[in-house]
Amino acid sequence: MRTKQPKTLLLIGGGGHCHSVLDSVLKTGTYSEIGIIDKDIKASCLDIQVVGRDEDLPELIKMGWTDAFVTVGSVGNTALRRRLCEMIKAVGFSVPAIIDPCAEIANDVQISRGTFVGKNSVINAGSIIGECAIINTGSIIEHDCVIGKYSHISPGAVLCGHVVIGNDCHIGAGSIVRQDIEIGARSLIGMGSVVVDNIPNDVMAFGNPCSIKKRLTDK
Ligand code: JB3
Repeated sequence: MRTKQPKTLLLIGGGGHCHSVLDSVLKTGTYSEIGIIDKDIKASCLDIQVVGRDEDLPELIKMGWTDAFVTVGSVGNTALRRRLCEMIKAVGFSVPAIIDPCAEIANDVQISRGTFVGKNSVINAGSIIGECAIINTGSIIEHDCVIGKYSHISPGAVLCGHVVIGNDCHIGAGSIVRQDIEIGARSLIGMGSVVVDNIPNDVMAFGNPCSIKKRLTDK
C-alpha cells in the first residue's frame, strides 16, 4: 500500500497578512511543515522561519515542498499579489484555499484556490469567490455574491445579496454595499463607505453615500 505524502506549505510574504493567515493555517493542522518565502530573511512569523526567496521556489519544489500560498496582502494595489500568485502556479505548486475554522460558509459556496477566508467571516449561499481573493476578518458576503480574482474585502465589510465585485478591487474596512450593486474591476472603496449606486472600473470612491473621488487611470 502506498503511504500518503505529508503536505507542506510555503507562505509567500512574511508580514502582517502572513501573521493572520498563519494563525488560521496552524489551527487547521493540515501541514507537517511550514516555511516563509520573503526577500527579508528576518521576516519570521509565530516562530515559522524564512526558508528562501522567490528565486529559490523552483529548487524548493524539487526538494519536496508541496503547497504554496501568497500571504502578501493588498490595500488598493493588487499588482504584487497578482504577480506572486502567477509565479507559484507557474512553478507548479499546489495552491490551496485557506479558511479559518471560525468562518461560516454555506454549503454551496465556491471558493477558488489561493483565497483566504478569515476569522468570523460569513459567506452565504450561492456566493462565488475568485482566485487569490482575501475575505478578511469579520466580513459578511451575503447570498449570491460574486467576488473577482485578487480582490480584498477588508475586515468588517458587509456585502448584501447579489453584489458583484470585479477583479483587483479593494473594499475598505467597515463598508456596506447595498444589494444588487456592481463594483467595477480595480476600483477602491474607502473604509466606512455606504455604497448605494454601481461603481465603474478604475475609480477611488468613498463616503456615505459613496461617490467617485478620483479616476485611477488619470496621471
Ligand atoms: O488590512 C488588513 C487587516 N491587513 C493588511 C493586509 C491585507 O495587507 C495589513 O495591515 C497590511 O496593510 C498588508 O499586509 P502585508 O502585505 O503582509 O504587509 P506587510 O506587513 O508590509 O508585509 C509585507 C511582507 O511582504 C514583507 O515582509 C515584505 O518583505 C514581503 N515582500 C514584499 N515584496 C515580499 C515581496 N515577499 C516576497 N516573497 N516577494 C516579494 O516580491
